[in-house]
Amino acid sequence: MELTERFEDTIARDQRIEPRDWMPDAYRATMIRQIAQHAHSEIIGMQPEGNWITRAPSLRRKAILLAKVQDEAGHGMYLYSAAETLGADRTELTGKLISGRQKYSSIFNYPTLTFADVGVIGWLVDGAAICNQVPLCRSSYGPYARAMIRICKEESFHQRQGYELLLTMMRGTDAQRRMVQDATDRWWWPSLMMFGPPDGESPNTAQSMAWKIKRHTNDELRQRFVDMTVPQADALGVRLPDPDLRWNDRRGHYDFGAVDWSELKRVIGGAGPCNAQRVEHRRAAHEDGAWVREAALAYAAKHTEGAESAEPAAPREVA
Ligand code: FAQ
Repeated sequence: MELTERFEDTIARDQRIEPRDWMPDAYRATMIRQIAQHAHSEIIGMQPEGNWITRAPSLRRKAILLAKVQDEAGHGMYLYSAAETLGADRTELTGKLISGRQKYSSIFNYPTLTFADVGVIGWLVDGAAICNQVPLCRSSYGPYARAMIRICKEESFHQRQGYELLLTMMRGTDAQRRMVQDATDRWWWPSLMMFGPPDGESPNTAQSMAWKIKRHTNDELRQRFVDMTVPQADALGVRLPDPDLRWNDRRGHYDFGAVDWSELKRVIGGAGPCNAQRVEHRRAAHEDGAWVREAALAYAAKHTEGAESAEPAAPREVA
């Protein structure tokens, strides 16, 4: 069988493409692009919530938040490893992130103004991430699909902890309920934007669906998220900030209002409320970590001294 035929046959049979298999250059480039953007999102995604670790209202909430942010670092690490199986270099990927040549999710360019934002990020942002990522557990690239299984398990836990925090606040004072409503009002529309541009304006969807990298279109997943979230908002007692949101019996789905796509374009283009701050923070962390990378290199060199292969191990990126 020809290489291309074998690749297409593997995809058609719903089998996985593995690192040593032949794959078209464009498939490899698409996978590196998506996995790197996903990894960068997890790493940059530590910042909005990390902002509240020192100000968490109790030891219990601080421990939960620390664990969650640490999980996000772990997700970034699995994903960078998955990108490395395609021949990408982790240091180069970080370089592309901090120089603005690679993207990360628009959602992390919004500020976290109160502690209710921590709960709403768990509920809506992790909720949207799960909707998007559960189908990616069946993505055609093996290392990505397998990383996604563990990531999704952890994200579901994050979503539940966020929802539990909000339930607690809703049972509290009027001021706490107002904080939850205000955070919901600010995060609802950006959460819908996480799924990407509408299908008609999504240049990558058709090919990624054909290669079974993506299993659903952006609009299908956005609709699934709305349908899943409306009953959760009702149970919580918050109002979603969309006057056009209503059940459509004929479609069997919730109708919802028009998303402001110009805002998504602006935020992806670098002009969101926190873009500059997020990238600058990541750049500074990378520079501050240089001594750790140097120490790891020196340690590896020392341990290979005298060994048959004097090649020092490649340095590992430190988040
Ligand atoms: N933000 O043709 P499409 C998390 C870009 S979850 C920024 O539709 P595609 C967990 C897109 O990359 C968040 N850029 O692209 C967490 C493309 O750019 P390019 C991360 C966006 O790839 C929770 C261009 O626009 N999740 O981190 C966005 O087929 C809580 C055209 O778009 C993933 O990355 C956006 N919202 O579909 C952490 C999931 N939307 O390179 C902390 C994996 C689109 O062509 C706290 N990724 N773009 O110039 C995916 O499923 C897909 O890549 C999509 C985009 C659906 C994001």
